[in-house]
Amino acid sequence: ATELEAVPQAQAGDPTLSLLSRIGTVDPTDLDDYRAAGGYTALRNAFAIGPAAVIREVTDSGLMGRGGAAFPTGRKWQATAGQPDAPHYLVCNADESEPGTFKDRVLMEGDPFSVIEAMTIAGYAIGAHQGYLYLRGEYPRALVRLGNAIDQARARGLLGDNVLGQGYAFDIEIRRGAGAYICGEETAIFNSIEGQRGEPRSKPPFPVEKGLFGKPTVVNNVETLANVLPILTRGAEAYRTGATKLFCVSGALGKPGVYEVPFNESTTLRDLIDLAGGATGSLRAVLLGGAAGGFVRADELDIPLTIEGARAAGATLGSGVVLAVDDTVELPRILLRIAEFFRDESCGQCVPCRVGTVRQEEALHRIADKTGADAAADIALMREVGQVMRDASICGLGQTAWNAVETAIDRLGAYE
Ligand code: L3W
Ligand code: SF4
Repeated sequence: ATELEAVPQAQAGDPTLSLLSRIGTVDPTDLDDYRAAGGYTALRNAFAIGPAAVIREVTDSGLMGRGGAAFPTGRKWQATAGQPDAPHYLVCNADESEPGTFKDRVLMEGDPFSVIEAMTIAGYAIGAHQGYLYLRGEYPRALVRLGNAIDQARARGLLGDNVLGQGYAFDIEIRRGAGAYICGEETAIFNSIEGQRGEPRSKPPFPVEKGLFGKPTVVNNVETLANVLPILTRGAEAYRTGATKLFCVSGALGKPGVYEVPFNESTTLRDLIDLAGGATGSLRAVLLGGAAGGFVRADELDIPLTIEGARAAGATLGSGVVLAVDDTVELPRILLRIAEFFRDESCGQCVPCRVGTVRQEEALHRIADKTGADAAADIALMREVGQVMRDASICGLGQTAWNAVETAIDRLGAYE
């Protein structure tokens, strides 16, 4: 078994709406196998109804971005499709780098043709003829599998000048990141693809208006795009009631892995923890949403795994991170690791984040090493610095760099 196949994955609900149904059952290197399993039905359906109806289906489906910010996908597509400026571009954000996130990797390695098919549908809907797949540099197997999928699709007329003989031209180029977390920020991706330093741009203008090479661009996460296939094969209505969400479950649990669960109020955090084999020790907390997310306490596991449920608990679903922390782990060490991560990955372009992430790490070190005069004063300093980062940073990295530490202090009493 490959390393990937050894990662436990669980699906739930209707297999025709599932994102993981082909993984482990369909050969990820063989286009014929993919087509025999229903692959490219969604693209045919898209051509049958035309770009405007594809956007309508995606809008009616209620699909929201799966990279963390949950922006309505249909609105993004509509906004780009309607721009008179040309050309339009599609970018698949496959720079999966949020600590604890590995769902897109499973999709790309285990079902690469679906990513290529979904990108083709998105490109068709928004009037793009070129797509870029911006891939995390540390995903060598995904690179091979996606490269192979693109080559096979091109050889069989599923990419190129005349996709499926429908007179629509679309091709995909893979661009690899080089280890910078910030290059997953959508406008930093543009700079990276354009050959410039990978720094975020100020928004607005939003990418739908001025994106890659200054042209109207849709940026969608891998999982977001994967959802387009069931929307087009089953229709918006069936999708609305049966949509799923992938969670990256790790930490002190019996069976860490990628889990697919119904994306509605019926699934709680406790259900997911149980599905993943339950806690191996005495569960203390769960980091929900990744380093940019927040901690929830072990007595709060009954929250529904929805955007609203996570928000009500003072966290976020983010990109689907569920990291279990038991009482064998020293919380201050986790917080230091998170702070170090943000300090290291800050691009340094704006002062609140460049300086704030350093000050935050310094304060956490002083508290952990007991070298400061007063832990309460350091916590007060971090609150002030954290608020400035949240209010005045250019991009999500600085805006969220204090979230996890704040929730650990306020909800877990990390330093009491
Ligand atoms: C048109 C408007 N488009 C917003 C678009 C915008 C973007 C999307 C979300 O991500 C998340 C955070 C963490 N007209 C628009 C518009 N848009 N208003 O909607 O935008 P925004 O600014 O809310 O968020 P964002 O900066 O794109 C922040 C998560 O990202 N994060 C890390 C994620 C990591 C992964 C991973 O490793 N796989 O996903 C760090 O902060 O959860 O919620 O497309 O253009 N009026
Ligand atoms: Fe760079 Fe941080 Fe500013 Fe984002 S918030 S642009 S990562 S310095």
